[in-house]
Amino acid sequence: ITKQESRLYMSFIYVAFIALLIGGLMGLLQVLVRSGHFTLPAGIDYYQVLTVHGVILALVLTTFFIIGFQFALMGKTVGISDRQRRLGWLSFWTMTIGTAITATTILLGKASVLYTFYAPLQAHPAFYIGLTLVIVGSWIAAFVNFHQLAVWKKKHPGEKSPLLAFMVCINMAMWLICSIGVAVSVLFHIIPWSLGWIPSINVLLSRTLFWYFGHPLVYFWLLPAYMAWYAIIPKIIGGKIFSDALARLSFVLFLFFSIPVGLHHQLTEPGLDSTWKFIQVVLTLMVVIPSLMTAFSMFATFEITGRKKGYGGLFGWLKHLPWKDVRFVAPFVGMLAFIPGGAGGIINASHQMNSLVHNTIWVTGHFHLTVATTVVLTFFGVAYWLIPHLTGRTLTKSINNLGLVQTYLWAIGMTIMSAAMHIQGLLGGPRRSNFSDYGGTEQAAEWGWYQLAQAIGGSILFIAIILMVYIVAKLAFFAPKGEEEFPIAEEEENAEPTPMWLENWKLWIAITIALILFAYTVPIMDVIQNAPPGSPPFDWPIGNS
Ligand code: HAS
Repeated sequence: ITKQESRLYMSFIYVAFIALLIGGLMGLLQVLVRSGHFTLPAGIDYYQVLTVHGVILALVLTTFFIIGFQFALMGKTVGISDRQRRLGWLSFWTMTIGTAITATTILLGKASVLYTFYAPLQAHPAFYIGLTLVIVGSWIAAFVNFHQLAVWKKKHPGEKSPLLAFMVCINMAMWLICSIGVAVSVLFHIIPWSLGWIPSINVLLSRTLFWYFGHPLVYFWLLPAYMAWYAIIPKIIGGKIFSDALARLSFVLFLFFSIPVGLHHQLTEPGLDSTWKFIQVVLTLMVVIPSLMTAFSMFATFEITGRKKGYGGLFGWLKHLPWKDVRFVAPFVGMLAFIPGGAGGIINASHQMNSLVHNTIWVTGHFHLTVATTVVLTFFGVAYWLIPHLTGRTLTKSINNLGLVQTYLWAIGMTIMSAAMHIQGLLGGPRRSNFSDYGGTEQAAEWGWYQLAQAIGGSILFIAIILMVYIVAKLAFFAPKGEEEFPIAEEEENAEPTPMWLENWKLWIAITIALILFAYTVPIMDVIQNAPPGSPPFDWPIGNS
């Protein structure tokens, strides 16, 4: 990787970690407010803080880290030309300018609409324009990645593409297809409404288009973590990839099933036929399968590597894992968190159980295990080697040990916070709400201890964030100069060869589009027909925001 390339990849990563610091501080403020023992100073609004937290962590940190990481993977495996690198910069600046515009509107208090920006909550038009730029910037990155792979394929006719490049392109194909939904909604629906050009908005249509995008969004976060699990972790533990074909198949299944499932976020909404909710719940259970394949594959890699190193017994192979190497431990803790996180997801997706947990803080507990632990700890695990690799420095033993402390602090803070959220959710505690004693009701009094536990867990997490930002600064600017490995594993010698049909892009995209049309055509037609202009509550006039 050249210096010029490193500069591009690192720029994305710097923005991601600045976002972590700002978003983390907002998270701390929220848990303190919700504990009932703290009020925000200077008239700052709770929902403004919550919007900064969600937008900056769920949208900015993730997207910037992912695109920087994926560019690095593509550069390493298939190469990047000068022209592609220049387009990479265009992507970076478009996204950064968009972020700055959106952030300004939130800080001015003109966009306290949370990261899902549900209508009829209305933000300043610049909020949506900024977000649109972030998405357009990410599309530029997607096309550069597709072009990188195409150029490589032309030079290597008949060869199977490098696994990581294949995975990046699947993730970006999914992202491109799903973000068209939110782009259509924002450009033709929300921006004209926020500018006052159209008198009302079809609330249900805007929510349905949001979740058409919003669910694949969570897999857009997850798949880069899976890239690290499948192709990088085996190298770090001294092993090999269990099966290249299995890894590719699981990514293809994510492409199929990530998108036609958005209605599982809308199970309690009227105006959508339950048949289609049921169909999308079934498809949601299909998207669990590639995660189970991933779990199987990780266990296989760990066990085969351990046994090859001579560790016997039923679980003896666990001993060989590098328990003191933070590049392994941080993602491993992420994997552990995904066991309850994924189980919680299956509960959410089950229609009847969803009615118990929907809009409670249980859901917040779910996504702090999945995105804020599984994904984020894996990204930290990547940062420990990627940053020094790109900046020409090394991960020293002392930074590694600090990283281990960081990981344990994160695990402890998140266990306390997320467990308390799950329990409080089952007791009916609402999500996305400022502190209230709800008129002194007995039920709200029951929640007090859990809110306190969240404040304790959240404070530990904030300390862990400060530590992480310190480690990142150290790795980027102060660690000793040297060479850090870019660990990419090879496949097991005796694995089944990868069949070439797995690279049949046209077929995969056609199946994806067919599934989307099947799952969404009737629901969208219903939403439009059931809510002709001027029919509240679905068609909402301006002024009620
Ligand atoms: Fe979710 C809500 C269903 C996965 C994120 N989810 C959310 C929201 C977010 C989110 C942010 O159906 C809130 C959105 C909002 O603001 O309203 N989710 C699922 C399902 C899965 C799932 C079925 N979610 C994720 C992931 C996320 C994420 C991943 C982020 C990265 N989720 C829902 C539903 C809702 C929802 C409903 C709406 C709730 C409502 O009512 O509002 C599945 O993908 C989960 C499958 C995963 C597994 C786990 C496999 C385990 C693995 C680890 C193996 C461990 C190893 C290590 C190898 C089945 C792969 C062990 C080694 C040893 C030695 C022990």
